[in-house]
Amino acid sequence: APAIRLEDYQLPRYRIETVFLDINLDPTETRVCTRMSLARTAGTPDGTPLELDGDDLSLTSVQIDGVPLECSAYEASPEKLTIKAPPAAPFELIVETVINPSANTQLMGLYQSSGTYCTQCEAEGFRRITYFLDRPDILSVYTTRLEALANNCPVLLANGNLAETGRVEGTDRHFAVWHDPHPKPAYLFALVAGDLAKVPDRFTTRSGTSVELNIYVEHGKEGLCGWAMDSLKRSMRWDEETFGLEYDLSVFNIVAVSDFNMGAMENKGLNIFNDKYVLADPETATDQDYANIEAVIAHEYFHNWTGNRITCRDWFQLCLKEGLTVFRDQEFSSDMRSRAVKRIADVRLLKSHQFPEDAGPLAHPVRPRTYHEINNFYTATVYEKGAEVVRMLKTMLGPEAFRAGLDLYFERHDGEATTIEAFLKCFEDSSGRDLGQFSLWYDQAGTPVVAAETEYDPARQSFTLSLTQEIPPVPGQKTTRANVIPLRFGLVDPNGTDLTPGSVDGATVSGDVLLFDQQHQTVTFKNVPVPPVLSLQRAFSAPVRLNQKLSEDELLFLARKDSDPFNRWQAVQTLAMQDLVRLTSAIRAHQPVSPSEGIIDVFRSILSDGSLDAALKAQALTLPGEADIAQEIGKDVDPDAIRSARESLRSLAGKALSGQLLQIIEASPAGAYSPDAEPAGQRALANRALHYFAVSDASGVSALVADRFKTANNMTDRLAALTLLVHSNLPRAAEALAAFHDRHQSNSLAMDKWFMTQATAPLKDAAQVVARLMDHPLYDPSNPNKVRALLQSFASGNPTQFARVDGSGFKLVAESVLAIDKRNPQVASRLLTSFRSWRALEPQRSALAESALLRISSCEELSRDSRDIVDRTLQ
Ligand code: DPP
Ligand code: ZN
Repeated sequence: APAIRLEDYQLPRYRIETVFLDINLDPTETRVCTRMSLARTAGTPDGTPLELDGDDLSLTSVQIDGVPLECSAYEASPEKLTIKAPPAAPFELIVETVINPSANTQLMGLYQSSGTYCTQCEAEGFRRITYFLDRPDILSVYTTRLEALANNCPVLLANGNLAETGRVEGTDRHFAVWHDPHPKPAYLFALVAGDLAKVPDRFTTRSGTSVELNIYVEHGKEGLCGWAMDSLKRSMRWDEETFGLEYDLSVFNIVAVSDFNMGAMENKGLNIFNDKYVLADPETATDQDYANIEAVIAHEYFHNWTGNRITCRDWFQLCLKEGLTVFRDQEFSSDMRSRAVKRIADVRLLKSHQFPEDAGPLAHPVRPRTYHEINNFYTATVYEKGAEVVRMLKTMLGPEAFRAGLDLYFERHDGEATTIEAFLKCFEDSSGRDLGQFSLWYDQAGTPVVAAETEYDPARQSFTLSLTQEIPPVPGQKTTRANVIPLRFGLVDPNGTDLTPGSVDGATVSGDVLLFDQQHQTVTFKNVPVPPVLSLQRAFSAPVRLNQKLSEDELLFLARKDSDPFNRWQAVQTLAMQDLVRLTSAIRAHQPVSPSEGIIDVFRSILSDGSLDAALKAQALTLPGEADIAQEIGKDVDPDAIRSARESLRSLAGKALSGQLLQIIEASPAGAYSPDAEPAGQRALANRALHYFAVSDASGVSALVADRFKTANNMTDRLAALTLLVHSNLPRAAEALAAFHDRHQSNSLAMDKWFMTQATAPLKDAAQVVARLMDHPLYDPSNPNKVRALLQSFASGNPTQFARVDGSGFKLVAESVLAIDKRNPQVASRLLTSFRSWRALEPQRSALAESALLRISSCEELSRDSRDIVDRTLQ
């Protein structure tokens, strides 16, 4: 199939003003009758055919203005319905299709999850329900009538407000009619029908409207919705207070289902969630799960304005809603928790997911210009880098001008499907700034590398900063231009105080933000009385890789003294990374090595620093991950050497700090569990301490971990201990796995953790264990969460075993991709992306990865999703 290109975008020839959907639900034969009012758009010539999208559809009948169409007047295939010569005047089109929800294993369109009917229409799932102009710039007012067996489906939900319900006389069926007054694109359509429990609540908006809030879940799970509901109400309040945005319907429904390709979906007034982002109690959910639920509930709710009220003109503009909405949910979580800790977590995610994507064969701009399959562009680049771009806009403009630009955006584009250009124009108009160069962030792929060198001149009392930026080569990107990079900075004097320089030459500086907007730039700070240490890219003010030549002493200094908590953390990471890279290459060269002691001193002083909160300490004590180290090394990667290096540093710290670590472990919070940031931070620190203590040579280590597992009163501590037992292959590992299994076997989400713990164990039989677990009675290859827990976590979270030199890891994943692809292309192609860094591996492993990829590529019946990924990965 030919690529779809941004430059080929054309305005629609027809618009659909209203849609009346009458959906008669049946597991194998659902009848969908769609009545649409259509009109030509201005400039559409006479006789322009109307081409409606379909996917796997079967047409029953088609009428225009009440008259059935002759066969010669249209053409229908499963993928398209063409009305050859529609009337010139506005007309009503009625299309009837029949679909089979129970056979829908792709989980796109209308399907069943544990017997509940539900839908997923983004990006192009609506065309699997009815023929339609399935593109986001077609905005219509929907009325949906659902009919189903009253006993099987007491709950009937669709978008908007409930208008009518009743029995279908003389039958055992009933119906509900929902009306959504807000024009919306088809990808925001949703319905749910089934036998579900309802957890009700209410929220009063700031202008006094009472909104009904409901969370629908499987019966028996009502008690697991409290945190999600609380998060929803806090999100609604926060959006009013922070951005002045209120909810706009009288009901907001959330439904949790267990089979879902994504995390959740922001359908207007009827969000559908992967139940993993709704259900929580201390027994089955970790602190991380609680934080994720809060963030995803907020994210989907915030889409109501950034995504639904203002949507995307075309799918190239996906970051318009996703980058902005991720930025909003990150800000929300920062306000709910510790801002510094949240920032560190977000940057970790960016560096571990987006940076490798941007450095490999799947690199693409935040706004791509071409795609074969849009489902493959729900990426870390569109989401996370997209959020960083919005954050930079705020950093450059300042909070007031940023808010003014957003206000203008909501005022100017409410009810529209729009573009990145229109978004940026609002900030230009409200601030008077030219954002032409800034817009390159949307169009250029690759992570810019910024080199920074400094020099202090004591005679002149000046401090000079030389900056260079460069974007490394990206497939298909020929030339690049300099970005505008906002760099937050501080000139730190020997006491740790930020100096205020007299004046600055060579760059625009406002407050603590320097704009670096040329290829090379030399910036001079005058009246600097003492030689400072430059703390650059504070709070990670731009998504770039910074190459700043700081000595070990300077890094140690920043790790202790920087007033920016993020850069304190960063200095520790940089120190650790330098050491890990050095250790890795020594191990590969079979040279005797030992880790440097500097980092241990930093750990020691962080642990005893009373000014740092526990969560921040836990972050500072977390070494860069194996994949991060691989990314830093960049080529000829040997995952085993990386792991050995990391383990040697870990064990040095464990041994050197065992006394302090034990104290922290013993101080871990007791009593009733609360998911709040503070106790969660203490648990994170205690479990981080345990992670090091487990490799110390203190006596009774293994018994202590086993005891922590046994006595844990919450999932966070239980899972941390289980992971240690299993990953370090401690004596009680098998027993603990069995105990966890027995305790949680009836809870599917908790069992996902059991599968994941084993899949990520860096032990030499991991691939066999994963293969064996695929036959476990609780493993279900049709459930995306199970595939992600077992296979995705093996492929992306177990680098030494995925990239085994005997090729068994790659082979297992390749075979699984092929098997899953037949059932669910989206899940398969996502799993396939775990090969994306294959070229960076050392020759033997990269050859094995290539043959696994070629094996996938040689399969003729590959889905478009997987074909696209495998072709790009191999190119
Ligand atoms: N459901 C996905 C999200 O919220 C896609 N819109 O990001
Ligand atoms: Zn989103």
